[in-house]
Amino acid sequence: METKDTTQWLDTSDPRKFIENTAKFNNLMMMYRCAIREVQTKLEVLNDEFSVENKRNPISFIKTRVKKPESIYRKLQKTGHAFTPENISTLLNDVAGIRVVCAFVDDIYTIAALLAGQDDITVLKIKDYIKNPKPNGYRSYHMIVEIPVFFSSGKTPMRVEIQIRTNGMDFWATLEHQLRYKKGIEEMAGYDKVSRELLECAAAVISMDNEMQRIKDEIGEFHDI
Ligand code: 0O2
Repeated sequence: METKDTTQWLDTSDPRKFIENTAKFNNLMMMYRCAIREVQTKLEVLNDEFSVENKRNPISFIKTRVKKPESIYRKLQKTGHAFTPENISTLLNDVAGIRVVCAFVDDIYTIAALLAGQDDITVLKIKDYIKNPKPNGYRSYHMIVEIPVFFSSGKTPMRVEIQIRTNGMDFWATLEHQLRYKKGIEEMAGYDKVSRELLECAAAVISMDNEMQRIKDEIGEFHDI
C-alpha cells in the first residue's frame, strides 16, 4: 500500500503530476472497494447460514459506499491534515463504509459478535450508540474493523467502518440525515423545536424496536418442527 507517499494531492501546478496523483487516488479507492467486498461477502455468508438454520434472515439489506473525495478532503481539512494517501489511510476510519440493516435489535449483536469472532478480522474500535444513543436520538452499532485484502503486490490490511442498525434506526437516521445536512435546518429559526420533535420520533422508534423484539422473544426462533 502506498502509505509512505506524502504527496499533497491537490497540487495542480503540474498537470502531469496531477494526472499521476489522480491515478494514485483512484487506485486507493479501488483498494477500499475491494475491502468492502470482502466484508460484504462475510456478512452475506452469515445471513445465508442463519436463514437455513433459523428460517429467517437477520439481515434485511446491506448498503455500501466509498466516501466521496470532497468528504474525504473536508474531514482531513477539519483536523488540519493534508489530502495525502498516507493521511487518508492512517487517519480516516470510514473511507470504506458498510451499513447492515437488521430485523431485530438482538440480530445486531449476533451479527457483530459473529463477524468479530472471525480470525482475519481485527476490531479496532466499537461505538455502541444503541446502549448509549447520541443526545439527538441517533442509534446504531458502529465497528471499525481491519481486514487483509490480497492484491498482486501482497496482503494489505484495510479499514472498514460497519454500521449495524435495525430498520427502525435506519429509517430515523436516513430522514434525520436528509433534514439536518441537506436542508441545513441547523440555521433555521425554530431549530430547537425540530430537534425536540426528532428526539420524539427517535423515542417512538425505540419503543417499536423493543416491542418487536419482545414479540419475537415470545414466539422464539423459527424452525421446521
Ligand atoms: P456519511 O455521509 O454517512 O459518511 P471516528 O473518527 O470514526 O471515531 P466519527 O467519524 O465522528 O469518528 O464517527 P461516528 O461517531 O462513529 O459517526 C460516523 C458516521 O455515523 C457518520 O458519518 C454518519 O453516517 C453516522 N452518524 C453519526 N452521528 C449521526 C447522527 O447524528 N445522525 C445521522 N443520521 N447519522 C449519524 P458521516 O461522516 O457524518 O457521514
